[in-house]
Amino acid sequence: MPYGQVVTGPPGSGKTTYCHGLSQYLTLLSRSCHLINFDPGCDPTTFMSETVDVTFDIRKIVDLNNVMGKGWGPNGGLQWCFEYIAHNAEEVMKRVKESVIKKEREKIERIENISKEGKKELERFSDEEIFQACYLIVDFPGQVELYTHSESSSTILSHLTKPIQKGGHIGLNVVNVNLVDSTSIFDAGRFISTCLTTLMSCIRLSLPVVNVLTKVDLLRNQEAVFDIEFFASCDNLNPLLQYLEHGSVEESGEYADDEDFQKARQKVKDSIFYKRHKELTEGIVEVIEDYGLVNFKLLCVSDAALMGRVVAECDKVNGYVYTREEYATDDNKVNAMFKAAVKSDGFNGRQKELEDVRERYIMKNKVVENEEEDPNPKR
Ligand SMILES: Nc1nc2c(ncn2[C@@H]2O[C@H](COP(=O)(O)OP(=O)(O)OP(=O)(O)O)[C@@H](O)[C@H]2O)c(=O)[nH]1
Ligand SMILES: [Mg+2]
Repeated sequence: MPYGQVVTGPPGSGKTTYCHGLSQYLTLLSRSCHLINFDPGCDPTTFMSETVDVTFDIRKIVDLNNVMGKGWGPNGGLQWCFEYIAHNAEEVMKRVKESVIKKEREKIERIENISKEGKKELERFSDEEIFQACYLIVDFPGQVELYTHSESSSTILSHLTKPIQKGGHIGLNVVNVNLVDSTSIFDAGRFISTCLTTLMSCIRLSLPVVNVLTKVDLLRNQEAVFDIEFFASCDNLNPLLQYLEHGSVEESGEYADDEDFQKARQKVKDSIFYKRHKELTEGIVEVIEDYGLVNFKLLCVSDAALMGRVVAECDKVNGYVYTREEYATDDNKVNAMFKAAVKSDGFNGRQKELEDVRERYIMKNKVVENEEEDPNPKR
């Protein structure tokens, strides 16, 4: 069975950038990667002024721009497109498979520095054998309603993962990589709601999942109320509640001595709405913690070490590590499994990941800021 990732997450969280970066990273590891665009509203072929090699583009079947011309807006149109794809899922899967095999055959055709016998040997592989060795990266759209309010994405995913023995065409061993913008940690309410939508999408899609906080390089622009470990682990979100409504931050900030401001704050806090809102948020936090499904890996797409950790985690979660040779070279497979597990989320691996992010993206900036503040640095 082929392996792959389905990349989801809110709009603008960095899905297409991640797919592109991941494909470059995995190509360096000699995996036969294929970008599959399942976003009917996104042109993936031109990305950041680069031409991207996309193996399958869903817009050849259904294009949001054409649907919008028929009286739908962007959101309703996307929902319509997804329902159309779900309805024709079998045909879509067949076409995905054909495109991947065609691209692989073209690659074999283009190989140079190989003897005629060698080439013939490669050409002798069946379509099915070629397809089994591929790694698919599937880019999904960002509209959260597609995952939380509609069955279409679950239907599409069930066709993508349906084993060939049971009549499926692709039988993908998949991990759902759910990306979330890390700048949400600067706002308590936004982070809690991010965790809630992450949880909802985990439950609705029912796939093995790796949640990722992206764009950690942007964390240097502001200071969060807690250390990055707090947000990455999501073990106990209760301390965030005090920062809802910006209450405590401003009370101790520049308005701390302003009597009128403090009176107004107290009035808000005594209101029934505030109390109920707080209770509701406490309830939401409890639900998130009870499920215990939400925690995050950290990623800046241009950081190869962080990308490697996300890949190692995904390999463990979608089962790549159990079967593929690059993990089972001289050691046996159990060792390979163990190596990947330790590398991705063992205690030391996790601590190293957090340290790297603090050092490279959070602390580094503080040092620069301090240097700017100090007109006579001692060094
Ligand atoms: N600083 C920084 N910017 C990033 C990173 N990853 C993505 N971006 C930027 O985030 C913006 C959105 O990225 P996309 O990849 O288009 O996001 P998306 O999730 O595919 O967006 P939609 O498809 O519209 O939902 C782009 O301007 C990217 O350059 C990152 O690791 N660091
Ligand atoms: Mg995109």
